Amino acid sequence: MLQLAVILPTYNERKNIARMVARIDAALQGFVWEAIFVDDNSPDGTADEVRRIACEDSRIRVIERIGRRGLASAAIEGMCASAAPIVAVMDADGQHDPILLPGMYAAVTSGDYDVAYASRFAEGASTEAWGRPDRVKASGFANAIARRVTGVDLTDPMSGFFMLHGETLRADANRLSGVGFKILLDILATVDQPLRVKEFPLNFAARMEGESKLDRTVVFEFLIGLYDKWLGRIIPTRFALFATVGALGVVVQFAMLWLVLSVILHERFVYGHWSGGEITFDIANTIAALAAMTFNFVLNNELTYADKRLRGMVPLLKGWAKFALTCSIGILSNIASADALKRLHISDVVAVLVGIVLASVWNFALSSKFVWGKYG
Ligand SMILES: Nc1nc2c(ncn2[C@@H]2O[C@H](COP(=O)(O)OP(=O)(O)O)[C@@H](O)[C@H]2O)c(=O)[nH]1
Ligand SMILES: [Mg+2]
Repeated sequence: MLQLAVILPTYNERKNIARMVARIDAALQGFVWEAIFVDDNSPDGTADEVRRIACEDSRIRVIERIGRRGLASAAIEGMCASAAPIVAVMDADGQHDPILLPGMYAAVTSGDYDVAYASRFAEGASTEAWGRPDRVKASGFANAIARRVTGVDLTDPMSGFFMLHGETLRADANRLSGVGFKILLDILATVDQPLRVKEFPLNFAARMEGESKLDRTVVFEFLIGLYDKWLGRIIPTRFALFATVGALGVVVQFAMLWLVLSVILHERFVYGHWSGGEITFDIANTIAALAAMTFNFVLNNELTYADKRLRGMVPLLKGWAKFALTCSIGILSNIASADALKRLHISDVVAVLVGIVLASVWNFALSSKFVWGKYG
């Protein structure tokens, strides 16, 4: 009878697949298991590589997602795609040692624990082989914050290597945020009954081949941790990030407006031409708005949608254009709604605020669909 499913989210891991399968096979001798690679249509052909191996070994499966990105959602979908009573999630790059799987399995099937996970920071664990002291530090910091704000008291709540009963996961799958990559933390913070967790020290290795996709997103881990605790229940985390970026954009717009106006005014002073106050202001404000929008686009791409980040000149330019289009409609709706409210004799401040809220929701809803994900 099928005992265990190992879920491996992948993005550009073609060269690591065969070795990963061999290592899992070696670690799980005597078990009835399957491994599901959840690949987000990696350009390097990871999914084809999995299919090649799967033709010879029916324990290996692939879920290829088109137009989707994201580690957490990949892990959730993989876990929900198996009939195995116990499911595990691990990285496919060799940083997580499959040798821990049998011990984790024994823990979750013993009845004493609901979840087993591998910690980079537990007693007896090590991160030396990783060769990235900067990231060890950043992760430690993000972990400390996450522990504080979520009350989940583990040495490494950001770990991506864990195992639990499929049932536990499925019972709450529709309430998980699926954003970013703190999936274990998400599960622990979401389920109603407290889960009994067994920690396994992990010798966190350097990745075998290829490069990290999450390197620059430690800041994101940190922000997510804060938001989830304080606002996560009321406002979706991704919207909270989007709104924060938007608020920073307002600051950028004012700063740019001031800068451009002072340059134009300076020019006028030097060359003595004057094109009329209104026009000067409109030009300056347009430049400022474009700058703020570009700033928002870049920041949203790096933070809010770090897990679906657009890369490369063409995708970035396309994304920027779509973002610009979305925002300009947002601005129109902002002005129109504020105007309508003012006519109803509602105070200016309230009218403007309602306009801003409406435009933010609009921008968020549209850009998350059309800029950072084909199908949402
Ligand atoms: N399906 C899917 N997998 C991803 C995505 N981003 C990262 N991964 C996989 O998640 C695992 C961890 O990512 P990695 O880049 O090694 O992050 P790091 O270990 O924190 O540097 C690897 O197996 C990646 O291939 C994604 O957007 N979608
Ligand atoms: Mg890795």
